[in-house]
Amino acid sequence: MEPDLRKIYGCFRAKGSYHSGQSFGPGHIHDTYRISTAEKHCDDYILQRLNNSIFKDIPRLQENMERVTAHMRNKLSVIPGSDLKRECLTLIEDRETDRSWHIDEQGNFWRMFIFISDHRSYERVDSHHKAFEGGKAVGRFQALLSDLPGEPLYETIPDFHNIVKRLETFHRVLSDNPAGRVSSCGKEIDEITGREEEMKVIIRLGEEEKIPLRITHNDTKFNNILFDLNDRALCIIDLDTVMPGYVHYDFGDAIRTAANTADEDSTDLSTVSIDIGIFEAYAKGYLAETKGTLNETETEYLAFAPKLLTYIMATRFLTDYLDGDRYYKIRYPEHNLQRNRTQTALLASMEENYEKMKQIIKNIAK
Ligand code: ADP
Ligand code: GN1
Ligand code: MG
Repeated sequence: MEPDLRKIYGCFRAKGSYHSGQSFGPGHIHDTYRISTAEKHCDDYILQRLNNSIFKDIPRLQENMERVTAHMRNKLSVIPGSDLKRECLTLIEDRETDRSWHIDEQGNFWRMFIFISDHRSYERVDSHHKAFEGGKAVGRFQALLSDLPGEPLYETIPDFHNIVKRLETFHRVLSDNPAGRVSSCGKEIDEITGREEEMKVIIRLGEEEKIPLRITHNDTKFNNILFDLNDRALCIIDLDTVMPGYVHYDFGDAIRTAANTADEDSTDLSTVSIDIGIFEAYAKGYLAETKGTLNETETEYLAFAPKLLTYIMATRFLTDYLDGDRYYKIRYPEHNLQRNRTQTALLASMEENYEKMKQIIKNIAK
């Protein structure tokens, strides 16, 4: 059943009367709508029906989001010339409860943000300038949150990037074979199992306390960085997974998406490869903001991070396919399998270019 967007919009303390609402954006997780208001001087809004089978405790998720956006807003507000409504997400409260979420009559959770006006968003990156800007934005994001006061953020999805745990789940699905698809995916499964040990290195470095847990975004897919009309990075969105993590997760996921010469689910694997120029430009932007804070081991393993994040996504997409497509939104029956194949092809290209990637990081970090 289509939701009554006008009614749900009315439950939030927004300025402006409802004009129209349409599905919006490429997200894989929530149902996102753009609400246009009737008055020219009023903002538009993003209204989201939240996925509460993935996020088990929406009130705690939203409390993270409230803390993070308030802290960022405070810090940005003392920077002259900041455009707070466009450089930081603004949550709108429920009229009755004053909280940043609303529960409808069917028990669905909703939240609303001011729509960031005049933005651009990119699935792939076609210029070194955008990659550099994206890298700076993610570095700045980590720096802005490095002094978030109070207790550690709630882990909205436990062990989100913990590859050891992801592989345990993968093997469980392999032996349960709930959708009867295991026998048709032998090649794809071997690509995962053949690389298991080397991919555990970041978790091990964490356990050995050679790299610290910091506050990271954990979903720095390039389309979660919004740009202004002059292609300057404006705002990082999709804050659902902001929680303790290793910097490699943010660096790796941005490269996985920005520096892929094809789409995440491209069906033509011959077009899939890592663009080393984009990698270098992003790394320059990122390190320009973080060089002074990262320790030597963190810096050394930045080149490894894109391989890890690409491998994590290859594992997650294949796990979801074998599990009967219960997690990601799909547009056709073998979509998750295709996503897995694309990620594996990208990983192979990263492996071919790994020595170059290490050298680039070394040169920039000097
Ligand atoms: P998902 O977790 O499903 O990816 P996102 O929070 O990333 O959900 O939102 C989905 C899409 O909606 C984004 O990719 C972006 O295009 C758009 N979007 C989200 N928040 C805003 C905002 N405040 N202003 C403008 N566009 C937004
Ligand atoms: C999901 O929410 P979205 O579409 O930006 C996923 C990420 C994956 C990504 C793959 C909460 O991101 O972890 O990298 O799909 N988010 C969650 O495209 O699982
Ligand atoms: Mg998103």
